[in-house]
Amino acid sequence: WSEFTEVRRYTNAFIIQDGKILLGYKKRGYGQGLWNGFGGKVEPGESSLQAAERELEEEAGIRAQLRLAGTLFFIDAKVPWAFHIDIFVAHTFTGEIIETDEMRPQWFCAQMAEDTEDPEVARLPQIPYDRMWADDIYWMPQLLRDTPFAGRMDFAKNGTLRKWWVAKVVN
Ligand code: 6OG
Repeated sequence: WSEFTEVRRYTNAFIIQDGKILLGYKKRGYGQGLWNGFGGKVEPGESSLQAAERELEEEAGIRAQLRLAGTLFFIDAKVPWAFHIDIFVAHTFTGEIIETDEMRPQWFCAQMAEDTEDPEVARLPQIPYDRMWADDIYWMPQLLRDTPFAGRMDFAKNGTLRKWWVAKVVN
């Protein structure tokens, strides 16, 4: 009964530093008009880590030693393949953040209630969940807390999130 005969691997990378998170406004392609991490398709022969580091440099101009934070598996009734997305994080980076053809980077406040308030960070805009993929709000808290996670999301043809779960990875 397999509805999906292909899995396509993608990456998504976030820099989280001193209570801030770096997101990019996607200017074109899949997810245009939404804020997201930096990433894209894994190329043949690449590991997802290699792909994530390459995409981060291509889309934001920076280099970072990324670490796997979580894994998501999506299906979207509009397309006949499933998405496997590895989510990466780094707390430091080198180079200068630049806007590219694909992404306009911006820092957002990622300070959690229990953190001490840094006034400069508190002035940054809040994470714009209403202008992000509908699933992000369910796993972003784990990412911000550095809790490894895995999740599964089903999007309906009209783009709504039909069914999902996100769980903590315990080993
Ligand atoms: P390009 O094909 O434009 O890369 N992506 C998603 N990210 C989130 N948070 N939720 C989704 O829910 C996503 N579907 C795709 C993966 C596409 C980029 O978009 C991400 C890639 O980083 C459905 O190169």
